[in-house]
Amino acid sequence: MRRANLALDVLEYRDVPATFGIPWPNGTALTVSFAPDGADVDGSANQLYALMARSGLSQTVWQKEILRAFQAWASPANLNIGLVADDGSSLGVPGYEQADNRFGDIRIFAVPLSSSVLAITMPPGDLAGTRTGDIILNSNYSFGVGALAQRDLYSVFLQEGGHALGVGNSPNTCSVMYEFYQGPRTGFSAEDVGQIQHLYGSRPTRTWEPEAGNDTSGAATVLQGSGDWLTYGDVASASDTDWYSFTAPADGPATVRLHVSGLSLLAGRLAVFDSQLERIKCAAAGGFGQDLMLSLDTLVTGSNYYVRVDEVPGTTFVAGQYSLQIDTGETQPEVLTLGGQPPVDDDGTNEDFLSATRLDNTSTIGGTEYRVFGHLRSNDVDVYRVRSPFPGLNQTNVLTATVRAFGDVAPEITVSNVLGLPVSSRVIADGNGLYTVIVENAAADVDYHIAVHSRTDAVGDYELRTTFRSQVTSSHQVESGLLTFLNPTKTGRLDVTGSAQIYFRLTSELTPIIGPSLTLKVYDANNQGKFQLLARAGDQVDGTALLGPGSYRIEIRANGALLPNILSAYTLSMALLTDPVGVPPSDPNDPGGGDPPPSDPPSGYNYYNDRGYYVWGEQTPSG
Ligand SMILES: [Ca+2]
Ligand SMILES: [Ca+2]
Ligand SMILES: [Ca+2]
Ligand SMILES: [Ca+2]
Repeated sequence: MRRANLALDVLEYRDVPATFGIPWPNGTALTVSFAPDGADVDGSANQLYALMARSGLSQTVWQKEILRAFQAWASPANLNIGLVADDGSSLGVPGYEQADNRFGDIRIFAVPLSSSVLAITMPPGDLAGTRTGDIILNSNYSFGVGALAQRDLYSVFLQEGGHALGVGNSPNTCSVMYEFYQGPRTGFSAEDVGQIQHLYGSRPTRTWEPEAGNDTSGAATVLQGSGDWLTYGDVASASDTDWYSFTAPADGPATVRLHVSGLSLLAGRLAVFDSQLERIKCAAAGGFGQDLMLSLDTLVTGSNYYVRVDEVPGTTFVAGQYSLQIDTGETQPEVLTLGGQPPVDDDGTNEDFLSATRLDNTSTIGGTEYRVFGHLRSNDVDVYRVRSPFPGLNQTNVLTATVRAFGDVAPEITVSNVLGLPVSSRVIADGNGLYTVIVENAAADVDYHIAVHSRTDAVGDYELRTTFRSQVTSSHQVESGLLTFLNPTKTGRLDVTGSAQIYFRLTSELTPIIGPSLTLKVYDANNQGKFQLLARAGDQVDGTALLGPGSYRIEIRANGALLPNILSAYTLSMALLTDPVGVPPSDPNDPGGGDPPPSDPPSGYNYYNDRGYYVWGEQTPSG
């Protein structure tokens, strides 16, 4: 773990030195909040609102510009970022990383900082606790909006928002993560989209929809039963429309509510149609994250009605999750459905690890994800069994289990091993109906048990997701040294013996007062750049390149005109990776898991430094 060091820097941007590339444990339910003025920021009083007023920006404008940047990251990825209130607690007040009821996961502050710093952002995965994701603007600067602005708020928050989500700096000038402010930006490079999708996956096109989708009235998700309904949905893109249908249980008035606030920034549109698909009523949000409500005068018993949810045409806030509530005034309890499916009620059959319900891997992109929509009765515990994947060479499994409760269930999760004994885990979210635990170093190809229960013994429904992410644990230092004014570049040679995924980790030690940034570049025999990383002074950055057989030139360079007395210390580590192998869908009656990883063609590398000295060789195990 790297600690924060604030350094003078010739650059306008200044980040707290930190490790990038680690995602939030639960990206589908992130929140952001604007800290009120006066909130304590390590001894200074927050002045975000005053700063924006001084900059001549109305609250409506500056908040929209900032949230537009967050939405730009959320739209293409499996991410939702909702706006929530902020109670003004001090920055870094003790608590969990995520789902604190007092404020958003990503809090935004402004206080005076040194002139070399425009904003400081703490990425996830490094600094534990509530500071995670928080962004502090330098209130000594002013901010504006648009092409003429000296510091365009949207462009600033494309970069800071990227950091808050775990994306590092980029040496690519087309990237919004380019380390120097380049003036106002209008959108993303392909690299940026790739980065955020690498961390969180792309946004699923059919979250909480039937397998065949519900994009037309003919394919509407049928809300079963005859009570009041509550369902959750997600507008995945401008081409996604969600249709629902229900049968009126009685004559009389009804209300249809689209709830978005706090769940996402979607600018939604809601319409209700009769059985002949004549539109009865509609409403459209005037901005991001607004709730909508339609009052219907009379329903006719037994008649079929349709509800359509999509986004306001042309909006930037195009994608996001929502809940849809239909209240027909029936006294029956609300029926909760996800994708038209009611929750599974195990009826007291999965109360311990011996009787656990085995879940099948639901990932369609080669990963490992288990998902269940369940119901807790009074005094109920639901235990599920999941199989861990093989993590691949030089990697380990990180198990993340998140339960999201609907209603008043204050959920809790415990993770136990194949024998039902609790395993070491870390709670990282508890609040807003979310509870998340992480197990680092989860074993390969074994069963884990995930138990869900309610702390308040409330009856209700929940969705449990358990994912396995692979994390590089073993790498080999191949270079370390100092770059100076006279020798700003270090080169090495990398011989790849067979196609290989090679992991690079570049650390820029923050030894001098003024630290330049370092770039790592990998060139092939034709001098074509194949891979690059950028580390600001004090940063540790990493990434993986797929390289074919051949000889590559590795170049580590200290950027910018260095003063003669400035040194920059660095290390470069590498590891050969193989793909983790997901657990194939398994028969619940078959205790066996996946097969061992298939044997790849031999791949590996040798590294030689600039003195021609052989440093390291590594090959995939044969067989
Ligand atoms: Ca935070
Ligand atoms: Ca949808
Ligand atoms: Ca749909
Ligand atoms: Ca149970």
